[in-house]
Amino acid sequence: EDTHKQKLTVIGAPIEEGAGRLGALMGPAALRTAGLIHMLEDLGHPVEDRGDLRLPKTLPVVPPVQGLAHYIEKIAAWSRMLAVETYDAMANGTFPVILGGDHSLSMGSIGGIARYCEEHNRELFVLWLDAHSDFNTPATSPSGNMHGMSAALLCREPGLEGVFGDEPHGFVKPENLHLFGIRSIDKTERVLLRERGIDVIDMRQIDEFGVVKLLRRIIERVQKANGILHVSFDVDFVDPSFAPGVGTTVPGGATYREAHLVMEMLHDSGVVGSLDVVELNPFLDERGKSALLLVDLVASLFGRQIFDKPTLSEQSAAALNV
Ligand code: 5AB
Ligand code: MN
Ligand code: MN
Ligand code: MN
Repeated sequence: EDTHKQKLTVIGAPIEEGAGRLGALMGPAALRTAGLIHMLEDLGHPVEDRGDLRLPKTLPVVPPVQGLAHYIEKIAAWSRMLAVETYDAMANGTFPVILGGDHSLSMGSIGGIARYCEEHNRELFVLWLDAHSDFNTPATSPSGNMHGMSAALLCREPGLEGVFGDEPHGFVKPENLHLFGIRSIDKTERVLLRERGIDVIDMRQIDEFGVVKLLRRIIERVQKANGILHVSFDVDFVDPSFAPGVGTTVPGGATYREAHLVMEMLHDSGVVGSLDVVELNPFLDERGKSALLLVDLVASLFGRQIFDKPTLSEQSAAALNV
């Protein structure tokens, strides 16, 4: 996917019921206020802004779940609607950018993208940038908040079938999910992640090996498979000192430059086909700090560079032995 000049479809998803605290509803508005659309256009991308979606008046009927899943009818309505939107955006040959909204929206956004990939025989990979692994089910969740269940649903964990019901959507192969930046895993999540063999890049590994080596490995996998990489960016991936505007802060996150470097490398890789920006809570932000950082990070993903030729030439790289 050519992230250099591909047409973008921006979809606002003001959903907050998946999180434990209110306020993520204002995420799309804050990202727009921080200049997201103009930034994308300035970088040379044609943008179709679909505006912010609204829930239909009647919610789907969802059979009762085993365990806790707060507001599952609303999450189901959002998921079904978003899956149609992202599927259509892909079918139109555009790059979907979904503005959240809490992370439960990824059930829908990725559900639609996965359906497109299945129908078009493209291998889908997902890079989940997050402090949390979001691999709970209603049966295991300590909170019942569905923003902690989206990765599990996408990997076919049982207990969340009612979210889509009979509506069309796809899945993610557990071996194609890469969690990155993780530093908070619940006890039962840990067991599931291990049983399913999910690739968990935690902060310890990032400290030890650096983002470059760890991310290069993932990018090369996608390139070899001629696949498409979806990036699901949870703001809490970044350390709360740089991005305080989130409901679920965990210290010890990615630094300002680590986060940018990830986005810059993803841009250069050319494999990214879609993006979620989730969990921004403007009610908890400090004078727009997190919203502005997010706009800059998305700019890095779409080609903004510090200077024309940021990477080393092959010769200097060889000389430096990197
Ligand atoms: B986020 C927790 N694991 O399930 C749970 O912010 C937190 O989308 C989930 O990553 C955090 O409630 C969800 C404790
Ligand atoms: Mn998350
Ligand atoms: Mn998180
Ligand atoms: Mn959160």
